[in-house]
Amino acid sequence: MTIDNQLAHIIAQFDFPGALAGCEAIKTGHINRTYRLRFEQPDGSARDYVLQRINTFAFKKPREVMHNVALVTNHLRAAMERQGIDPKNRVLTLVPVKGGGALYEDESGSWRAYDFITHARTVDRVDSPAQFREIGRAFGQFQNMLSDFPIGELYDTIPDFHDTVKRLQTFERSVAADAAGRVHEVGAEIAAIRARQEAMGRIVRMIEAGELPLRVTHNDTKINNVMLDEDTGAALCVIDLDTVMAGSVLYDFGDAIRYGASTAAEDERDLGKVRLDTDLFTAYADGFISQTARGLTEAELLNLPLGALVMTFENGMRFLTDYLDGDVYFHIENPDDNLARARCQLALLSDMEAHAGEMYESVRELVEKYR
Ligand code: GN1
Ligand code: MG
Repeated sequence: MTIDNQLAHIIAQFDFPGALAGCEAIKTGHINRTYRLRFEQPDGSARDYVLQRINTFAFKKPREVMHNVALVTNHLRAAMERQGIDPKNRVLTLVPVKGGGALYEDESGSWRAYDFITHARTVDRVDSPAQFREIGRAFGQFQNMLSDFPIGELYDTIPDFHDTVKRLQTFERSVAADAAGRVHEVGAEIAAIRARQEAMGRIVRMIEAGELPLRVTHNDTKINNVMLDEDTGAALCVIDLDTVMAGSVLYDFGDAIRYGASTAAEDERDLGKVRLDTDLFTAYADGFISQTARGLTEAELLNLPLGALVMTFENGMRFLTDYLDGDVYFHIENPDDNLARARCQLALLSDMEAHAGEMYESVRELVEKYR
């Protein structure tokens, strides 16, 4: 275990019990910096925690993030208790800062800590339709438990996060600025985005027209944001609550499909491998709709596949925007990571478009089954 002085100083600000016995970086996630800490207890047992530095380039107001996280986790805990579910290990639990509150800020950044969810793991790729269905159920239950949350109490931690229309404008500004001198490399990708701009603004327009309601949504529903029981594979806990705010349920459904129902990793370079796995699509839709069929409107349910198309488009456009900006937002390991991610999302989108009819059909059947 090597810990620099700065990290040691930050750890000392939180009310962790016991003596620090381990620290390792957790590398999944494109935004925040994350560590797993281990503390030895007087009785010889160990307790683990997660320490995170909030990325304040993405989240400009970390206090507002923590306000949301505290309210939402309290709400989830209370909902579980009412349902007779023990919330331990099933909802994120913040570790207090010694001076009070749950956020520590100094010149090194904005930090918070959680109890580690034990006996659990995350997956970056789906193992089986059954596993993906289980994750769909978990996000469906998450939606249900927050359905009575007073939406006005939440800040927009990233304003216009899934406003595809505004993101298109940002993208066009990045093309015009060409800050990294890369526009000449990506003519085909820019054209692919422009060709779809009308169609991909549809969720935003439906919200504006009152055809889709705003709800409390997670907004970042990659499969690795659900912790699964190490032995049984049952979903234990939804994590990464920084973008929980007002949104459309189409975003949550769609982002999960974009990431989890792809036959390839998010940054697969061999585009021949990138397709929508329609069995995985149906498995997730079954899990999600089984939990939400009665709570959502018919317009929401029947338009869920639109979420998959739009979120795939949006992420492709965001990755390409960041590539054009010179990789300022998403963490990268290789200089072309954002380009590879963008190309992969656009390839996946094409295949989704080819299978859109099937997606809508299977959602219609599932809505009938569970309504
Ligand atoms: C980011 O932090 P992480 O890896 O869970 C991003 C999501 C993107 C995702 C793409 C706050 O999520 O919106 O869909 O990368 N989160 C933020 O992998 O921008
Ligand atoms: Mg995440």
